[in-house]
Amino acid sequence: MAIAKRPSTEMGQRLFEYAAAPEATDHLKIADSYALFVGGRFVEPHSRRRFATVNPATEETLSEVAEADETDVDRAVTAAADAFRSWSRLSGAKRARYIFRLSRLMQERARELAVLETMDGGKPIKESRDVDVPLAAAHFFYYAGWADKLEWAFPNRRPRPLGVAAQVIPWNFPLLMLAWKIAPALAAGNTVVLKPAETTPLSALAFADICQQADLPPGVVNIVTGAGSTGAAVVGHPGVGKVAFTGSTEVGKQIQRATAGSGKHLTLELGGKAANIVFEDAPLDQAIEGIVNGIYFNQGHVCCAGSRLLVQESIVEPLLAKLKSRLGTLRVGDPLDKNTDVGAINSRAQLEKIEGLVNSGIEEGAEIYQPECRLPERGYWFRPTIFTNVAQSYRIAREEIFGPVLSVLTFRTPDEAVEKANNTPYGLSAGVWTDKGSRILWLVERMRAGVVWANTFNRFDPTSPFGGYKESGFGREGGLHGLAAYVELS
Ligand code: TAP
Repeated sequence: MAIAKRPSTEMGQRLFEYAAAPEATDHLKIADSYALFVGGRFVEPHSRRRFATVNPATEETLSEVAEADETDVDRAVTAAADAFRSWSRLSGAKRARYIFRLSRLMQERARELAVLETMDGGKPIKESRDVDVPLAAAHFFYYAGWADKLEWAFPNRRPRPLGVAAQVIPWNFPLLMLAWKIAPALAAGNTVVLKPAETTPLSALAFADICQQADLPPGVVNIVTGAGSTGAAVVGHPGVGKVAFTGSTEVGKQIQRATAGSGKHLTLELGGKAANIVFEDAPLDQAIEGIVNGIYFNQGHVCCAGSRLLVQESIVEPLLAKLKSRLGTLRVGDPLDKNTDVGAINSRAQLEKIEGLVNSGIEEGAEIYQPECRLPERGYWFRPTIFTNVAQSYRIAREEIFGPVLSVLTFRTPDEAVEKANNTPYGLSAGVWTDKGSRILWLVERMRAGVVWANTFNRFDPTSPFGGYKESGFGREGGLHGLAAYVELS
């Protein structure tokens, strides 16, 4: 077909020439260096060490951030344990007031937080502005509403907080993951020590400033920055009663081993390799948007990304033609530009991981498609990529790439779709596109995935639980399930 040659570039250039529309950064003050947030104050690290956090779109150092060692972590856990005594006894209504205040301040400072998130992490400003920050504030708002209604949340039971919660989060949704962790913990009466990812600590430190602004009692929230060893010290500290981790399956397994037999409550939100299944009766244009959103949103740095596209064989050609054409209209580049669809890869290490897996796909025999697009000279970038001719055994079909790379497989019957979709050690999410409601219900019953989106993808809501099966972890975040993870019921 003529359109299959290079439709994307031609169309893209003809229809989508945009002038630059950069978001202003002059309202944002990033300090040259940051300390740890312990006991309600910013304190110098015992370690005396700092590490650089870099803008992945420019490779410029944004700030030097304190690296917490075991002594620093011990101080943070002690501050949280001290604060727990009064915070857990505070009436639910009073705790709610603080949490509502945090939510409101996040909304007031939304623009600053969005720009910070984009500069530190590389995600497009339209995503941090329209998804990350509003959803993070919505989580605090939602859980604030539960703080004085715990008896209604768990009828005929007596909910008690677990103590100090150790929380370790990844770099793909730094502020949103912080909100998923901190909001339910505080609502249930726990105090927290949170470690953000090494490459994206700045929004958590801005949140520490918001805690001060909200007059949150000292020690209720503590933020310790650092690398993996800091995270290990936080989850391994004997003073914590609950460990909540979001990150890779590999580190999740290490944490499960480290906490086994300790009596600590544990929830793990780990990796994924979601199937996005398109049946021949699906509304094709709508499905294309869902596929694009499923894998290219946040550069594919999404645990529940629809990274395996399963297409019914009868529609594979028209679907691929439309998808390739759509890829040509995606704008890749400056994350601060309001027109950008695909921003920078979060770090050099992640870029190398993506490149390694993509090379393995080519070597194993898959066919690669990438639209032509000009990439900035500095920074970490990867073109939106589609692989066809993919066998289920290829690494690109089995391993989490965590980048803008889609592997396309085909199926003939609904049974085959289910079998291929479930043929993965993960089980975090899935998508189904079809005109038939009965088929959606049939498929949902058979999918081993914590979330199944129907005729949509990557939709999140604070009221809706999210979590995995199999190697995607256990426990749920969001909704009442997310609150249950922070209480003991008697
Ligand atoms: P990880 O390397 O697992 O890092 C996650 C967090 O754990 C980071 O803060 C990391 O610190 C810290 N960490 C590293 N080693 C540790 C250890 N031994 N003990 C305690 N903490 C440790 O993952 P990542 O590369 O940042 O994130 C990508 C992964 O997260 C993907 O697999 C993705 O699927 C998963 N993810 C899952 C979800 C959900 S909800 N299921 C959501 C987002 C991401 P450093 O940053 O300093 O290494």
